[in-house]
Amino acid sequence: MTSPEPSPDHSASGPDVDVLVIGAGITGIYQLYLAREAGFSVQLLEAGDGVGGTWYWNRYPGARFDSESYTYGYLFSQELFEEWEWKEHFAPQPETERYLNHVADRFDLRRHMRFGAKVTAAVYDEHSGTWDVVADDGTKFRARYLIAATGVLSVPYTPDVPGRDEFGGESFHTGAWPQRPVEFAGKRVAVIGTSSSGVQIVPAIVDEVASLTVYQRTANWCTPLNNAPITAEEQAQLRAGFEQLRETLNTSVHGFHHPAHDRAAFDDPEDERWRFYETMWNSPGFRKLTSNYTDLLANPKANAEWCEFIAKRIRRIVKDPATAERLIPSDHRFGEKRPPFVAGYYEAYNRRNVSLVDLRESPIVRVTPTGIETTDGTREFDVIVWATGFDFGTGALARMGIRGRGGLSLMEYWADGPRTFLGVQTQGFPNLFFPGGPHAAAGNNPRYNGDQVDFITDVLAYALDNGFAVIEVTERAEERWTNMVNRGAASPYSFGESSYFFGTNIPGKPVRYLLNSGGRPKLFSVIADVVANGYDSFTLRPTEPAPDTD
Ligand code: N01
Repeated sequence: MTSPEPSPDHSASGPDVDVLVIGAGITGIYQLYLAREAGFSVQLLEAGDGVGGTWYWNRYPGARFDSESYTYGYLFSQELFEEWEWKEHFAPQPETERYLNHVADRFDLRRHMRFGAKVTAAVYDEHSGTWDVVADDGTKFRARYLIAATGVLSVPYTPDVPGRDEFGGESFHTGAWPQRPVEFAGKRVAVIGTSSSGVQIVPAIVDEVASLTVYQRTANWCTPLNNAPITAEEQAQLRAGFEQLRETLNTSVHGFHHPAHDRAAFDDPEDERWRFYETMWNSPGFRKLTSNYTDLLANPKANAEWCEFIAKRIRRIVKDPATAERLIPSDHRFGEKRPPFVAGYYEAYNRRNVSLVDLRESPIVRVTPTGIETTDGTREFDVIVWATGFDFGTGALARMGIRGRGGLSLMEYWADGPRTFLGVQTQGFPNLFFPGGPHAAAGNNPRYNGDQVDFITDVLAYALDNGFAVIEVTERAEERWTNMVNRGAASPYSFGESSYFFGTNIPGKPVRYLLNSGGRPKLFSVIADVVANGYDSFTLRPTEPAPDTD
């Protein structure tokens, strides 16, 4: 099979390709692979100049997994799993980018990919039941199915601080990091934002910079990543345990291989609890959330005690008491925001060249041509790093000029927040799918995004086998899923409203839960029902209805 060439004139032609995937991140690569395996002709368009998605754009110093590498990578090929030896339990960005390039070559996927092609318009043609897609490099494709694997954390957000664009030094957003190396040696550097990205870059550059000033609005509950190299013995165990690992990852609630604890906090006496917190503190990555006491999120007293443990650790690590107090969150519980896992972050504040500015005490007034002014005065900088997050969930989909039936724009349809079925389709936009978009589950991303890709490919195959070409979710199915998401948003197991998972970090964005609050179990159970009921959550047609000529 060769990569299809787009037809120059679409007016009288059929689709150039069965499936057009947008985005060469972990989800898009898998979707491309699977759709091709299912016998569809496939093309992929990618805005960047290489594969990787998140792991292409977020190449800032210190960027690395906080999911175990071998649980994040693909599981569709045992050979791939066995031949790629991750070097560390939590791989750094360059290794992940190399891995994704390896996958693209290993499975001969690159010839279906076009890079430097950022989609600017995607319009549904109601006569043919196909999508006309245009990219900013002039590429045009007509596709039967459009699958936007454009990611949830792919549109960087830089706050509109007065004077931002007049800064005379260099400024970078962590989520749009340049390909070229950025010189930090001897520079006066500001980092704005202290969530997962900000806390990773701080320890990574602290040795080089002349000075580092961290601007914090909200302190986060950071705990150690506890990374380590993967030993030869562990590599052998991983290979030998592949089937078991795949089974665990494909069925677990959060997509990790972490064992769940079997006790609630106050089942244990105080001394045992504190010993257990010590074990949690020393455990790798997300285990502090997934293997902690069963009532950590639901019982405020249990959560408060774990937070007290972390606060004590912060006070023990950070030598300056005033700085330590500023680094301890006071406005949210553990797990209310997505917790960062990191090495050496708190320790960095013991360096003479590192200081913390608490923006609650002294907010930013403006960026000047030479620095940053707060209500407390001005500091001069050579480099400003904006670690200020993303327009989560809907950001990319809203910016691609997507228009469905009757010319309805997706942005308009979602003006009050996304409406989806299973986080993969929305009504009025037939043959459009968005795995890994809004209303997907929370946890280890590739696992539940992969569930969605598997399901979408099954739906396409079912349609093909049964002579259908147009697939559109029913109003009722969309309504039920969207209501389920919104109802569950207030549960203690959902993130809090102050997190970006509600869109509250973006001025003017509707406040709606952007994850699947039913989690992966809900996704599995609804998919099982859909399959058992002959895909009746979708309207399936051989063609679009003939246009009304009255
Ligand atoms: O972004 P964020 P992120 N003035 O939105 C602050 C994944 N990830 O890039 O909390 C001053 O979490 C904002 O402050 P506040 C992971 O899923 C994974 O760090 O809104 N500050 C906050 O501190 C993660 O959850 C890894 O008060 C402003 C920060 O900027 C997701 O990406 C590594 C501000 C934004 O935090 C996003 O993380 C990195 C303003 N006007 C990222 N506006 C791994 O480890 C915002 N902020 C795998």
